[in-house]
Amino acid sequence: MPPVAEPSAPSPPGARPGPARAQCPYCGVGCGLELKPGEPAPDPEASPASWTVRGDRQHPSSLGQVCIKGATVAETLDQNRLVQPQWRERLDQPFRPIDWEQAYAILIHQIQHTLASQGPSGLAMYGSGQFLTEDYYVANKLFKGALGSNNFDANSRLCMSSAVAGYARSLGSDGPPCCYDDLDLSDLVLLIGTNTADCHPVLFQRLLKRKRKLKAALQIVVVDPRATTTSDAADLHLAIRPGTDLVLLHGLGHLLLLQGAIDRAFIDQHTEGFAALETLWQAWTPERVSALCGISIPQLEQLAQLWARSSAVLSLWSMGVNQSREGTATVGGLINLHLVSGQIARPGAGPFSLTGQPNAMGGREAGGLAQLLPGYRAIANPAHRAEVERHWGFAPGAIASQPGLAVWQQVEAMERGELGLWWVAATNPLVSLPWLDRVRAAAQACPLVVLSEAYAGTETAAVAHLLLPAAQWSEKAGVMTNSERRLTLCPAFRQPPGEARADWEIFAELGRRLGFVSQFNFDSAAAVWQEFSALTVGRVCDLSGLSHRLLAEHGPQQWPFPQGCAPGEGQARLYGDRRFPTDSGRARLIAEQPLGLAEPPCDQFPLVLTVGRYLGHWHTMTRTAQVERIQQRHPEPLLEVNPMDARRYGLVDGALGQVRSRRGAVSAKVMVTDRIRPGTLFLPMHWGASQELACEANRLMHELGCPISKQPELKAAAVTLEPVILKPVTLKPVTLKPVTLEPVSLKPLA
Ligand SMILES: Nc1nc2c(c(=O)[nH]1)N[C@H]1C(S)=C(S)[C@@H](COP(=O)(O)OP(=O)(O)OC[C@H]3O[C@@H](n4cnc5c(=O)[nH]c(N)nc54)[C@H](O)[C@@H]3O)O[C@H]1N2
Ligand SMILES: Nc1nc2c(c(=O)[nH]1)N[C@H]1C(S)=C(S)[C@@H](COP(=O)(O)OP(=O)(O)OC[C@H]3O[C@@H](n4cnc5c(=O)[nH]c(N)nc54)[C@H](O)[C@@H]3O)O[C@H]1N2
Ligand code: SF4
Ligand SMILES: [Mo]
Repeated sequence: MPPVAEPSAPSPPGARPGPARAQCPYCGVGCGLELKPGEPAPDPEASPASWTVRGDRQHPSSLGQVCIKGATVAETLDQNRLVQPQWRERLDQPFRPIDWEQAYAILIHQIQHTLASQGPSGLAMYGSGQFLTEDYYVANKLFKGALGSNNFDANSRLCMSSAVAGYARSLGSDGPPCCYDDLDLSDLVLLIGTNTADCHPVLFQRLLKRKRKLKAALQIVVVDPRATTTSDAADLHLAIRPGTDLVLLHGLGHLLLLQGAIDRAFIDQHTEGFAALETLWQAWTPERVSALCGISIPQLEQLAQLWARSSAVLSLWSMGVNQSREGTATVGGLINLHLVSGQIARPGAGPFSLTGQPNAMGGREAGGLAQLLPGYRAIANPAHRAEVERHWGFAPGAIASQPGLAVWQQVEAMERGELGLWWVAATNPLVSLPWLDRVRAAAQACPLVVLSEAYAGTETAAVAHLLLPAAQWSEKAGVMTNSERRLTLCPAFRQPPGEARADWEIFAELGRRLGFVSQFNFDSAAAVWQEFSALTVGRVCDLSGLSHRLLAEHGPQQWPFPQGCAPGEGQARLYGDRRFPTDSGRARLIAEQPLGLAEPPCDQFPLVLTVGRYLGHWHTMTRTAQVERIQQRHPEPLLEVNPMDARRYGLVDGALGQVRSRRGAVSAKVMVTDRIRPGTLFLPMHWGASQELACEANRLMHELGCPISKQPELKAAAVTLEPVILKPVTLKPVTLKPVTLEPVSLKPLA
C-alpha cells in the first residue's frame, strides 16, 4: 500500500510552497522556525530547492530567537540521505537495494519466526526522542499492543529517564511544572549539571539578557565540575567533584534548616516525609559536604544565603544530574529543597528539567519507554493496561503485565541470544550507548538488526542487516512537545527523498500486514494524533483538546489542554492549587543517602572522564557534520585536561593523549585548561567511528546506572591518561625498476 497522503502534504511539483512554521528539530528548547523556499532550482531533480530559515517571531517559546543549529538546519536536509531499503543476509556482505515489499517480507518472516520460537519477549525496538509523537504512538501500539512485547524503549533512557522517575516519585507524576516565563520572574536561578549556554542556547540568551539588565538583583549559580560558557555568566560557580550533587543538595538542606529558612506551613499542608528528611539533613554538615564535594564552606554558605533570601528560586537541570547512578535520588534531592522552602507551584519558582531532545517530552506523553503507556500511564498498573487495550482495540490481556527491557537490558538479552529482532529507529546507539565494544558484539550476535534511518552510512548501519529509509522532519507531519509542555505542529513541506517513508507509516503498514488492519488503519498523521490525544483525557498531561487543525490555525499550545479549552488557555504551570497527583494529594520528600560514583577513581584509574557536548554539533553528527559553519567552529574533538594533570601525565597542549578505562582506550588532541577540575577530564560525545577524526568516547564508559530510572551514568568513568608516543616510521628502501620507454614515432603535423 502506498504511503497515505497527508492533509498537509508537500505541494505538487512546480508549485512554489509558502513559508512553513515548525519547531526546530534539534534541542528541547523547541524554538519556532520559519522556513521559506529559496529560488527554485533550475533542475529540481539534480539540486533540490533551498530553504531559508529564521526564527519564528510568533512562536511563544522562542519569540524569533534561534541558535547556530536551528539557523543552519536547511543545509542538512538533502545530502547523504538513505533513499531505498537495503538488505544483507550477513554482516560481512555488502548491502544491496531491495524494494519495500521485500523489506516487509523480511520483517514479517523474522517476527513470526521469533514469536514461534522465543515468544514476544524476543522482539525489541529502540526508538528516539527525535520521533514525532505520532511515530512514538504507532510504534508503541505495534510493539506493546499488537506484538505483545513491552520491549519498546527509547534513547530518552540515556537522557530524561531520571527526571521522569524523579518527578513521579516526588510529585506523583511526570511533567515539568514550570514554564520559560519563569526565567523572567525568578531572582535566583540555579543551573545544576547543565551547560545551558551550549545546549539550550536560546533559553540561556534569555536569561543573560535579563541578567545584564538586573545585575545583582538576579543571581545565577552554576554547579558543574567544569567552567563553561554557562558558568562564565554566574555569580557563583561551584566546581564540585563529579557525582557529588546529592551531597551538595543535602548540605544546602542542612544550612536551610539551621537558618530556619523553611516554609513550615507549606511542609505541613502539602508534603509528607519531612521528619526523615530532617534527620538525614542534620548529618550533612558543611564540613562533610565541603570535603566530599571539593568546594569551600563559604561557597556552600553563600548558596544557602542566596536561596534563603530569594523570593523566587528556579532550578534548571540536565545531564550532569540525570546521567548518574543516583539520578532519580538527585532529582528528588533538588525537588526536596523546592518543597521545603515553598519554592514551587508559583510564578518564577520550581524545579525545571531541561529536556534534551526536541520531542522527548512527546515521547513521555505517548508512553515511549519500556515501563510506560500513553497518557503518563504505567505498564505495572492493571487498570492502565485495560484502558489502553480497550482504546487500542485489542483483547484484554494483550499488553503483557511486566515492564519491557530498557535499552541496556536489550543489549544483555542480545548477548544471551534472547532477541530475534532488534529494531533501532532514529538513534545511533553505536555512538551513544556506553561500552561500545560490548554493544557492537551483542548486536553482531542478533539474527536481525533493523535500522530506520534518515541518513546513509551511520555507525549503527555497520551492525544492521536491514536498512529502512526514513522521511525526516520537514518531510512528514506531526507534533512535538518542548520542555515547557508546549506543542507545535510540524508540517510536511518537502518531499521525502527516494522511497523514504515516515516512521509511523512504516510501523502502521507493518501492523496491517501482520493482520491488525482495523487497529492500524490510519489515513494521516492527524488521524494518529486524534486517537492518541483522546487517550489523555483526565490525565496530568491532558491534551485531548488539541488537534492538528487547532495547532495549524492557532499556533503552538501548552498542556494541560483538555477538551473545550480555548486556544491560548493551556496551563503555563502545573500544581497551582498545590495538590499533587499522589494518593494523599501531598508531595513526597525523599530521604536518600548519597552513594557517589558507580565507578569511583582508584589507583589504577585515578581520573574521572566526563563526556558532553559542543554548541554547534548535534549528538552523532549525522546532520551537523554537513554544515560548513559548524565544522569551522568545532573542527575536532578535544580532550580537556587540567594543567596539574597535564604535568603529572607528561602532556602539553596540542599533544596526543590516550585515555584508557577498564573497557578500552581512545586518543584525542589535548587541550590543557584550568577550566576543568584537577582529576577530571572532558571529551565531547560527537565524533563516532565513521568520522574522519573518530574519537569514540563511549568505548570508555560503563553501563552501570540508576536502579530506579535505569539511566546509565554516562557522565563519569574512571580512567587513566598517557601521552601517545608516535613511533618513528622506518621506511623500507625501495628498489625502483628501470623503466624502459617505448620509442614513440611522431607523425609530422599536416
Ligand atoms: N549543542 C548541542 N545542544 C544539545 C545537544 C547536542 O548534542 N548539542 N543535545 C541535546 C540533548 S539530547 C541533551 S540531553 C542536552 C544535554 O545538555 P547538558 O546536560 O547541558 O549537556 P552536557 O554537555 O551533556 O552536560 C552538561 C554538563 O554536565 C557537567 N557534569 C559532568 N558531570 C557532572 C556532575 O557530576 N555534576 C554536575 N553538576 N555536572 C556534571 C559537564 O561538565 C557538562 O558541562 O543538550 C541538548 N542540546
Ligand atoms: N557518554 C555520553 N553518552 C551519551 C550522552 C552523554 O552526555 N555522554 N548523552 C546521551 C543522550 S542524552 C542522548 S539523547 C543520546 C543521543 O544519541 P543518539 O540518539 O544516538 O544521537 P543522534 O545523532 O541524535 O541520533 C539520531 C539518529 O536518527 C537519525 N534521524 C533523524 N531524523 C530521523 C527520523 O525522522 N527518522 C529516523 N528513523 N531517523 C532519523 C539521525 O540521522 C541520527 O542518526 O546520546 C547519549 N549518549
Ligand atoms: S536553541 Fe535548540 S531549539 Fe532553539 S534553535 Fe537552537 S537547537 Fe533549535
Ligand atoms: Mo539527550
